[in-house]
Amino acid sequence: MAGTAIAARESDRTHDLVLSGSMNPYRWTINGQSFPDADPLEVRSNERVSLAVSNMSMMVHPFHLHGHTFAVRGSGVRKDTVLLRPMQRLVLDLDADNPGQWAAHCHNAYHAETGMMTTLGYVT
Ligand SMILES: [Cu+2]
Repeated sequence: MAGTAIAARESDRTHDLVLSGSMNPYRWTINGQSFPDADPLEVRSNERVSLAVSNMSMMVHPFHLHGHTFAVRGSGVRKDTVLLRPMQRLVLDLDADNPGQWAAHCHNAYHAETGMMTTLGYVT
């Protein structure tokens, strides 16, 4: 584990993400927004970024981030997808070391396609 663990470091920036949705209309959201009408999660190069993800729905969501790996706080496990059970909250720590505009979304295609997606967007 030690060789793959993310280095201990204080967060420069934390984004809170609330996963939610409704069945009627069938629509899934991050922070109340459905992609593509979603504000990017802004980061700057070389920041330590924390994503505090809360699943406020009664469905399981495999949260997936492109372009980076993250450590699940408390476990140190390095992943690019993590399962959030209903009402579960996890803090994901990552290093912003891959500039671009990266999708962050639920890996259930029928959730992502109906809105549960946003962008991790580097700003200068
Ligand atoms: Cu989902």
